[in-house]
This record gives sequence, C-alpha cells and structure tokens, in this order.
Amino acid sequence: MRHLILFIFIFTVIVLGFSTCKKHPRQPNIIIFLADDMGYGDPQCYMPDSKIPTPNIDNIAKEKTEDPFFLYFASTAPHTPIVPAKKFHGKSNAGPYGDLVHQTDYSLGEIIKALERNDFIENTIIIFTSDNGSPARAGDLFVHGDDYHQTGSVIKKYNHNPNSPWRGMKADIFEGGHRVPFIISWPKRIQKNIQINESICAIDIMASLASILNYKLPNNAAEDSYDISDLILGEEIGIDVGKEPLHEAIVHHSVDGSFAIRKGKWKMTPQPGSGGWASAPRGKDKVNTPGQLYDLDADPAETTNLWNSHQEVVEELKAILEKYKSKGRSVSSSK
Ligand SMILES: [Ca+2]
Repeated sequence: MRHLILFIFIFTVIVLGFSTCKKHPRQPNIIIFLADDMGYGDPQCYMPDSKIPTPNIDNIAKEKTEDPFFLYFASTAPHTPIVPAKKFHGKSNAGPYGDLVHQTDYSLGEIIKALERNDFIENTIIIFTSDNGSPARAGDLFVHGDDYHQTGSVIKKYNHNPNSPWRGMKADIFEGGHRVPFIISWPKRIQKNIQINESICAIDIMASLASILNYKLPNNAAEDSYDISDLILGEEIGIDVGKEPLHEAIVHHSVDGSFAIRKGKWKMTPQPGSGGWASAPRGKDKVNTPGQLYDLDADPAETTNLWNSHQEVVEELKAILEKYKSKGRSVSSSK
C-alpha cells in the first residue's frame, strides 16, 4: 500500500488494570506504541553497539522534572521491509516476518525496562496496538517499487495465519483487516491481567485520554471517539462491563473506499467483495447480492452471507451508516 489510508480499527480490549479513584495529583506519562507503520527505527535493534537503547527516557529521568511526558512510538516493525535485525533471526517458527514480530515485542520491552529503571513505570499509561491486521507476508523478498508487497505468504510457507480466525487481511473490509491487539497498562490505576470483550476503535484513544487527563475537547473534535476511560479503569461499572456495547455501531473502511458497519453481532457492508487485497476482490467473488451481511457471533469468519434472509437488519444498518455520513459524526454532539 503506497498511500496513507484512513482505516477504522477495531480491537479486542485486553485491559491490564483496574482502579477505584480517577483523580490523581500528578498527570500520568503517556506512551502510545503503534506497531507497523510510518515510524523510524526501534530501540537498539538497528544499533547493536548502543549502550543506551532509550536515551530520551533516560535523559528525562536525569532532568528530574515533575512534568509528565508523552511518547508516540510509531514502530516500523513489523511492516515491510521485513528485515529483522540479526539478533532476532530464527526467534520464531514463522520466518522473517515472525522474527520481526519478536523484534517488535523486544522494542516494547526495552521501553518498559527504561520506565522501570527510572521509576516511571507506576504512573505511566502504556498503550500497545496496531493500525490494521496483518498482510500475512512471508518476508521472502523486498523490492522497493511497485512489487514491494510480493513477499510471499507466511500462511502458505510457515503455516502461520497472523489474522486467524478472522477472514481476509490488511486493506480488506473483512475482520482480518481490522482486528488487532489493544493492550493498556497503568500500574497505579489499572488492575493487572484483566481481559474485557468489547469492540472499540483506535479513535477512542483521543476522547479517553482527554477524559483521564480532565481535558475538555471542543465539540468539533474527536467526532467519532467514544470515551472508554470507565471501561479501562473499571470505574463504577466494575469489571463486569460490556453488557451493552459502548458504541452504537462501528464503521469499517477498506483500502478501496468500501464501508462496512457493525452493530452488536451484525456486520453489513453495502457492496460485495473484500474491498482490498484478499481473494474476494469487488465483483469477482461469488456473492450474488448487492452487499454482504454477516452474524459475527455465529459466523466470525464471515463465511455465510445473510443479506437476502435478513433484509430488515440490512436496512437498519444502512440507515445508521447514512446517519453518520450526513451528521459527520457518530458520537453525540452533546458530549
Ligand atoms: Ca500498518
């Protein structure tokens, strides 16, 4: 993919924390580790002689400032070029791509070690996530040019499907293009080892961090961002949250501009095909309906199109999608 594409990203929330008190005298440090795009370099991975893998965090500690810091760490790995550093060769059973995923994990580990040795870890929010599902490349070859994505299939070559059990891959309208890990840690406020099944988006980070920091966003900002701070802090509603989805619905967007919308278990896309790179490109798949409707509870792999048999659901979801388009937002403007 050569262009910057806006995707809507959907996550399974894995919350590593819990809290009973929202207010805190000192604002937390914030680190957002976004794997797989647009970044440059990784801690120490490309500088094997470096003795200080995370110099900025260490320097902030030396300054002994009371001001919180914000780090947006846009990790190139595991994006192409799939060229893991030598120390990670053979770390996985999934070839260069798998080794590069190990390198990504190592990078986050180096940041966490820097936070720990400088006593920052307790009051630092760390969010680890990615911007799309895996393209499932094997990393056989990297050619800078139009064919740069032809690097083989990690599924075929190493029997490893990074997007399993979801259908499709990066760029698609299918779930495999959108489901990614979402891990958040804040030792001072969030209880460890909690997993919450709730569909959220990367765009929720903005409203949620603003809420945690007691910063009021203007009404014309973060129009699709839901405040999930109560969810990740476990406040008031406790750990047993998610009985009712936080989002009324969630919108998908694929590389060719296709839309899909999810509400509860239903996912509707008003066109056939993958909308992206998977083997169901628009107009060439066997879906003989104007669009697709899937029951993700019963059919998470999106194998059975229910468009014809559940037209009332199709119409409901179409109406919500059109409402969002006409309003230019999906979150209530009275927030
Ligand atoms: Ca990406």
